[in-house]
Amino acid sequence: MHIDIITLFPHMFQGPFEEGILRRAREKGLLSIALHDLRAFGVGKHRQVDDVPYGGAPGMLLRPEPIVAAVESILDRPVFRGADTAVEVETLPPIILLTPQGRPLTQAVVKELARHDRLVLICGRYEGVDERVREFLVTDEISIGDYVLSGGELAAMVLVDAVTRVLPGALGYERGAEEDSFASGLLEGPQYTRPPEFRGRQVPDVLLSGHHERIAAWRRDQALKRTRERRPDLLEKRTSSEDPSSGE
Ligand code: 9D3
Repeated sequence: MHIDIITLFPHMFQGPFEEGILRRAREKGLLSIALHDLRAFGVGKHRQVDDVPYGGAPGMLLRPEPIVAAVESILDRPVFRGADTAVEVETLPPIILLTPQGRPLTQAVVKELARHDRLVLICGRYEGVDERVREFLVTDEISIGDYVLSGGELAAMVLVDAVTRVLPGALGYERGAEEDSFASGLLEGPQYTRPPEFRGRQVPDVLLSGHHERIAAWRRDQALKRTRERRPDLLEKRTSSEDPSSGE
């Protein structure tokens, strides 16, 4: 998987991509990330990337030319999807705008994105981007949730982290991404490690019993209880195919 990221703040990405699973995925050659400074594609002597909205509105918008120039430079081809331009859209990687107006990022979306061998991420800033960027360039728009961020950069990092986890071989241990909490549709129940007693609180006996079937049943029970209490919406979303225990 190769991911190109277009941003006004490439330095923001340095920490998160250099630790843990992301660093190991890059070292193993499963993931490569190229950061592209939008400023380098800015207009004129001042490399301008933004301007005031037509019609009058507060704040600034990203101009279309630098973003289109950045994507065309990255892909080394024209990508302008004008009404009469015959660009084979099918051969393009997803060109994803991170924006509050995008479709919500879920584990299903993460898996879908992970099937591609390349992604192009555009990080919005200011009040947004000129609409013609969507019209001509963007194939997908994604939001990471209903809260206001300062720009698309942190959202892009979240997306890259989640996509990397589901790349085959990215997790350095036995447990597959399939068993991750959201993949099963349930929240994780309580978990314990040493010591067996801490300040008077014991680890539940069943976990020390060595009885694997009882442990599995207990965990499933606890996961269902916790999900019912905290995220009943997740239970409602689960289909019978994902939930063999439902008996349907
Ligand atoms: C006043 C309207 N605002 C929309 C809520 C304008 C606005 C605020 C913040 C426009 C862009 C932004 C910057 N945010 C993102 O670029 C962003 C984002 C987010 O704020 N929340 C969740 N996901 C994302 S993805 C990109």
